[in-house]
Amino acid sequence: MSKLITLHEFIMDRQSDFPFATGELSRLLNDISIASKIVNKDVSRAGLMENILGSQGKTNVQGEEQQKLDVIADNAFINIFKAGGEVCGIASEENDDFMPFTSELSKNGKYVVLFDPLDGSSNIDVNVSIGTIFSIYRRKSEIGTEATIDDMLQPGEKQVAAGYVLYGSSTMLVYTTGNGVNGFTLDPSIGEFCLSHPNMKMPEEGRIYSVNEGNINICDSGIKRYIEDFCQKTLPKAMRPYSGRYIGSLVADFHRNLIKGGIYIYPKTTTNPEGKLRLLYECNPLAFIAEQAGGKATDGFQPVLSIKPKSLHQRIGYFVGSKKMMEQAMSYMK
Ligand code: AHM
Ligand code: MG
Repeated sequence: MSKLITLHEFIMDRQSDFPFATGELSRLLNDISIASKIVNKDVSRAGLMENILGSQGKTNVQGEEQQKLDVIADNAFINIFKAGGEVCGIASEENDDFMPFTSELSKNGKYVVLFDPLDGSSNIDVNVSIGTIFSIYRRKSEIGTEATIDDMLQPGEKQVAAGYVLYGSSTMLVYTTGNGVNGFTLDPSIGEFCLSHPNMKMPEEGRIYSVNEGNINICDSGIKRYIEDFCQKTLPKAMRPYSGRYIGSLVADFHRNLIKGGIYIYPKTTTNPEGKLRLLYECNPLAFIAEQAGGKATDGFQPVLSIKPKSLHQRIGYFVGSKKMMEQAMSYMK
């Protein structure tokens, strides 16, 4: 049997990839893995605990109903970032505004983290996979001061690391620091994430399309034609190249397509004219991972990673997936 490589060992081994690294990014990635184990503990027994399952009775800044687990996960990550000292501030999908950390320790932190603590949370109550998505940037403001909005509003191409945790049939953490993508599975018997998917590559071509087809009549005619041509009606069944798979949990849909090859689309619609998914917390981190794995991510026209964000909770139309499928879908958007 070959030796298990834990996430901690892997991160430490990779530290030398960053010239002049002082270990802060490594510590931050370790902190994220610890917070995700705390969240995983609650997610995995949610059905048994009244104080965990169900709605919080409030809506977040985006007008969406917050689940108790959204708030539990948000606090788990914020607390660990505050205590660690590597992070000078955060922005989270669950909070109205960004949060500069005010302690002297945190003001010296080099990084900011933008995250969606629990994505797909409408799936919690029905025991369907959900996830955490995170994005790490080097701060722009001076070390020793409080984080500013400019630290948060950086284009995705400036990310130094990004990843997600999938709370699925097993729990996985997948991340990149710009040197490829690696996946780790949580072994609950030892409480460690262990390397299970080294150097992940998204197949150039795939057969899966993931889109909420309930929106087909309220989205752009290009998308409608693309879905009709490649995914359904107009071709005889034997010639239809693609098969639909849509969980409605972005992390789970993305993870499947990363491994098997596929395309995920959440276009602008008349009910969500800017798109539904959030550039900073959802689209950028998964775009960074997709590109590192050989895939592509756009808003239908331009690479997601080149978009200069205008506001914290900005939404965009989102296309992410296998290179050739993306090129084909983009040709319908012209
Ligand atoms: P959330 O961050 O409020 O959970 O919303 C994001 C989720 C994604 O995980 C998922 O892909 C999408 O919303 C599903 O939306 P819809 O139900 O409109 O298809
Ligand atoms: Mg989300």
